[in-house]
Amino acid sequence: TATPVTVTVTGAAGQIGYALLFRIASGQLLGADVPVTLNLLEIPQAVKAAEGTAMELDDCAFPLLRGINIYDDAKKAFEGCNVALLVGARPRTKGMERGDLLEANGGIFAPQGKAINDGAADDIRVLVVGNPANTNALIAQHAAPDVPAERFTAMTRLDHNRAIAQLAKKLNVPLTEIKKMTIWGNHSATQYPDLYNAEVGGKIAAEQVDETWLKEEFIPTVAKRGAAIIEARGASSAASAANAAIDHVFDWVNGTPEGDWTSAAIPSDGSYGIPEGIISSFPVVSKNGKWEIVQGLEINEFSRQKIDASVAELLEERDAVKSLGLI
Ligand code: NAX
Repeated sequence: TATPVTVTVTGAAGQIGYALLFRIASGQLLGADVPVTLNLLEIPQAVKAAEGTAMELDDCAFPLLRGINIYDDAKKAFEGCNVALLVGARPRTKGMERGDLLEANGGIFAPQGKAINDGAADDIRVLVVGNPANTNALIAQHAAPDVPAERFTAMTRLDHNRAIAQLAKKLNVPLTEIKKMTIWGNHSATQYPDLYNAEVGGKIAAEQVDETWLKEEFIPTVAKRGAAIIEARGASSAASAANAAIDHVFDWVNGTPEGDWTSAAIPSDGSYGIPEGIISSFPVVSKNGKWEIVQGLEINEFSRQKIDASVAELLEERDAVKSLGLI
């Protein structure tokens, strides 16, 4: 039988963790024939809750689940890790300035990056879900100089999936008709969901909706969907976030379908004028286990402005963590 893949999940006792772990253990993260070992990382106060989740995982008798380890020490949790899902983060609390938020997260993502650097397997792939996801990924990446930079990614797949769902609803078409959706920039309210390159039934999406809807409804609805979920549910997106994390890693490992692409925040190589090094969302395909930025797309003036605004925010975050000495 195949050697199990070690998947480390941080924030395992949180609400995304609860929605995520059962899907990983059932084979949806990597494939129905890939056995997994789960390493759960939590803060000491939440270890007991993680143990409870582990009891439930046992009780599912998942044939692919070869073991569960629970840690409150990053060094141990990332030892031999192949796939790291960094979900646990320090949320913004009332009155917290951005600098404080970035500093608090630096205290989490820098040591985790170092633990990955020192102990993870050579094929380590990292997906950061915990917010501010793009900049947390940048912090972890800089703490892991021996790991290829491209192995550090952040999640915009939930935004991508939200954009597809909103468009399909508007046009009353099956979701499967929609291809080539792109989220550009930061996983934040400045993100830009691009309908000028997306297709519906093979035709450009922007040409099938009116411009007012695109600019005044579609974009803000996608960008503020997280807040709308909190308003309705009384808690932030959890199952949909877990689902997006599954989609991201599955595609990264197994490849994206021919004739389509997806969105992921990956280190920029300078494509589309997005400064090299920052972790920005791009249109991407996955080939042979690697993300590649889709090249040659037309960026109209409106898109350019939107992308630049989101990238400006990423650059501000980068400069802030630089001045804090985190990168
Ligand atoms: P919860 O507060 O339910 O869970 C977070 C868990 O992380 C807690 O159990 C906490 O004990 C743990 N944790 C905190 N610090 C830790 C550390 N240093 N090491 C290990 N574990 C630690 O939050 P949840 O709803 O699960 O959300 C988790 C993160 O995902 C948040 O930062 C949230 O903002 C972010 N999200 C990102 C999304 C994206 O699309 N990129 C969408 C959903 C979500 O909002």
